[in-house]
Amino acid sequence: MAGPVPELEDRAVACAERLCEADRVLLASHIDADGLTSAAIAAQALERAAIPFETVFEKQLDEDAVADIAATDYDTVLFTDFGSGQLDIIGDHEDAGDFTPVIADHHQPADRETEYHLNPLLFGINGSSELSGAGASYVLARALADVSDHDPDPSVAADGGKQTGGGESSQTRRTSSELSSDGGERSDGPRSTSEPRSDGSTVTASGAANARADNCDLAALAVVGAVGDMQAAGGELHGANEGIVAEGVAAGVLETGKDLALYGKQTRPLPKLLEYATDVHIPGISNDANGALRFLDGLDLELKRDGDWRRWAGLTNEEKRTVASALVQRAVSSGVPTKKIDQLVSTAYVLSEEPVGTELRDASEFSTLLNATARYERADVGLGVCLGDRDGALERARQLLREHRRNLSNGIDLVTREGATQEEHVQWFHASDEIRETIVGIVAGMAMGNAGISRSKPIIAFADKNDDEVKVSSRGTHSLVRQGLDLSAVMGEASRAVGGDGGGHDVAAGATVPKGEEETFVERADEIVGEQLS
Ligand SMILES: [Mn+2]
Repeated sequence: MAGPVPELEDRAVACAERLCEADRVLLASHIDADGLTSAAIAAQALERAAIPFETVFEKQLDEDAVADIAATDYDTVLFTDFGSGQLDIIGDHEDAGDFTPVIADHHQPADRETEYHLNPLLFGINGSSELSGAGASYVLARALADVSDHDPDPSVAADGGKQTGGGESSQTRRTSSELSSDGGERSDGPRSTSEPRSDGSTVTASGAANARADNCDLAALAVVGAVGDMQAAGGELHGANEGIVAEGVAAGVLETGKDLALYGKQTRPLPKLLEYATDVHIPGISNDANGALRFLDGLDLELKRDGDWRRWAGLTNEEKRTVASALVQRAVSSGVPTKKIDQLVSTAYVLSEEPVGTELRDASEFSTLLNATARYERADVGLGVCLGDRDGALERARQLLREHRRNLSNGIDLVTREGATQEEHVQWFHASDEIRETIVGIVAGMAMGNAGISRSKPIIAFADKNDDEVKVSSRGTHSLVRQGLDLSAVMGEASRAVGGDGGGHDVAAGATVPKGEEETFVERADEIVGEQLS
């Protein structure tokens, strides 16, 4: 039987068969939206195949993290959304007989092979645009459903039905903070990934009622992962991802269609939806609270209901057309280029089993929610949301997202108030411990263009990482990149010059440098940027 991505089918079956041979599996995954959905897909597939497992998360799968994993008494380790790039380290442990790795990843593999390695790049499929870690995990989950000789509970119907009896594999979940014993801030301790509910059923991603013996219901999470990894950045998912979307639609867990390409269609009040939409800048509306209000007021539209602003998802199709066409007209009349106007419409991925007006219904809002949990090292919360915890985990995730937005806005205020130090070719600021190192790059990018922060020079931001190291983040503009800016090279070279390391993309990159080397770093970066832009 051909899976959702035929090129990967044979390898996926081999990996699935190996997992079925294991008495129990350690599931290790990356901490971001794609990694969390990868883990949730793998967890549910293992659960349904009655393979006991435990889940751990790592921000970075470095030598120490792999050594921690090897030190556990698991003989089989399933890596999702990482593992390929660390095959050199993993391979050494495999050779030493520490564990057998099974890998479902989409990152560039290190120069080494292993038998149970599922990665689109090995089969001519683009790993950055056509299949995510969650997509690779989904391909594995589909194969696992096929090869598992575990008789699914009769209540797990092939055409979708209620899953029960998942309790026989009693897994616990540990986060990396427990493995690395750095304390963390969790107070509720490890909990089972699959807590049997009082009615005996097991909570699953799209609600227990949707669990399917063929695992096709998990396609919804695979799409959230792909969107979280920016694979729909061009307006829609394509390549291998399309096969997954098709299975999700057929399983009744996904709906797709052309819609306004704005973030927040489920949860943002209409004026905020328009005001905050800045990918396509519409003069007088984008970044303009009063302008967005005036624009909406001028339409023949009921804007509030029961005193609350309405949301896009709650509008009728007729009302959506009214807003969309007025928006396009405004864009045209204010001279927005046609190419940009086309970007106002894109393919929306709707999780049809989730309630209207919640983050969970929109793949892009869902992935943002997951990233907020990841950024504050609460993988347990993100995983809980993916696994269907609609009470505690969902509320905590929403709280983390609110805190994240508040941290960003406080950070931007701070940077704008203090300003950046201007060098000849770059500008920079040092946030010390006033902005978290995990968000200082986003803050720097968002502050560009504010008073005192130029858009004609790249910005470099420092924030304390720990007692000895400083995190460096840099952001440029696409216009600077067209003139030759490559921040990946700048961060790499300047950091190595002071005994650190770094890299990334041309328009956004990062590095870690020893504390005290900031000035030397800036001098070196200034020189390199000067050369690039000359
Ligand atoms: Mn990924």
